Amino acid sequence: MERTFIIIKPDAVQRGLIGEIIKRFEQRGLRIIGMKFMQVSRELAEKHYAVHKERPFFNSLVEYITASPVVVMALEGTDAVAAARNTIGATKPTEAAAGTIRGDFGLEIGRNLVHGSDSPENGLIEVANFFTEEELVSWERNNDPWIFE
Ligand code: DAT
Ligand code: MG
Repeated sequence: MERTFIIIKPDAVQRGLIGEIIKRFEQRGLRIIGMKFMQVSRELAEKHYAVHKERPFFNSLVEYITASPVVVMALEGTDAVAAARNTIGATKPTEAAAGTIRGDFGLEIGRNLVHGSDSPENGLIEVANFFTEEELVSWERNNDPWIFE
């Protein structure tokens, strides 16, 4: 089953939106296989955002994600990457559709509340960057047959 990696970013944690955001992924049907509250180190932030290293906003991105604690999640499900990104909404919150997390709670690109992997390959890489194998739980939900056909 496809995996994706989610960060509930510092602004969302500070604004008390952890539960609201988890709820949206949960009700979508994605299965949580890992979750923790943590402070991201500068080193891990730079690794996570390495593809953006040459972009002018790289430093502010690292400052933002390390500014205060986050919640990280590993999710599994049918087309988990695309499903999660559609639930999150467009990168720029003012362009994100209403009903998405960014469209409902955000205004600025540098305060866009949530990260979601952009490909199945990166989903696996990012989950492995933030979770040890022991922190991931393989399990079956009782209602899986009513969500996964
Ligand atoms: P996403 O988070 O939607 O996957 P991305 O991977 O292109 O977007 O960029 C990662 C983060 O970097 C994004 O959430 C916010 C920031 N960012 C992207 N483009 C930006 C820009 N043009 N100016 C400022 N910040 C930007
Ligand atoms: Mg991205």
